[in-house]
Amino acid sequence: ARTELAPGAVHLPEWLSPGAQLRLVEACREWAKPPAGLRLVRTPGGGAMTARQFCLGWHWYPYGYARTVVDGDGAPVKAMPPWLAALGAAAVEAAGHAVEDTYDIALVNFYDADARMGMHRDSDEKSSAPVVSLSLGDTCVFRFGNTRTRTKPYTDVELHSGDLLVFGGPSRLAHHGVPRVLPGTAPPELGLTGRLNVTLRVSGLTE
Ligand code: MD5
Ligand code: FE
Repeated sequence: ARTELAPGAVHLPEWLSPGAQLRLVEACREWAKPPAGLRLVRTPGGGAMTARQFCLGWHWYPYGYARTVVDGDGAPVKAMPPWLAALGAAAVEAAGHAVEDTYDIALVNFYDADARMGMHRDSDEKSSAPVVSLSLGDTCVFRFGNTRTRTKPYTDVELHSGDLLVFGGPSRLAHHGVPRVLPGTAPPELGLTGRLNVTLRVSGLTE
């Protein structure tokens, strides 16, 4: 079932097969190890994000991209594997958007039962290519908002393990967040306590 939350925002439930979910979770377990592994992200205001994060290809920090973990262990960011770039292109195509550029960033967020993500926009990329979001593990409530404000109107949707969301066109710069995770809802065969979200992006950067 394909649902368009708003123009350009396409939800494809259970797009990843159980086997593909397991392979992606197992790859994340390896990437999450140091160096340049899962880390706490501190925001300039003195706070910290509650989701833990790592990146491939380009390292995101508040607020830009670098080739090393400039706000952490300083290590070079791990490479974006070609198979993951290809998964990004396949996801965009499945959502009915045109694929124009190579997906060169994976930004992975790990949410435990208490983690959330406040309403924000993703505007640090220099490309307007759609963002791909793949959910693994626990179900969450995803809040899809509007372009102008961090508040209403918004739509809450549950994202389950294996779901794909693609944000393109007029939805690329919409506000969004994750108000809660539903603990204990992950498919048992993933062996995952919590939620992983893999977002695939086009940096629009050269060096
Ligand atoms: C998550 N992560 O579930 C989300 C998935 C982040 C983040 O928000 O910045 O790490 S990406 C959701 C997204 C990306 C770009 C546009 C829109 C949503 N949108 O227009 O709603 O951990
Ligand atoms: Fe975001």
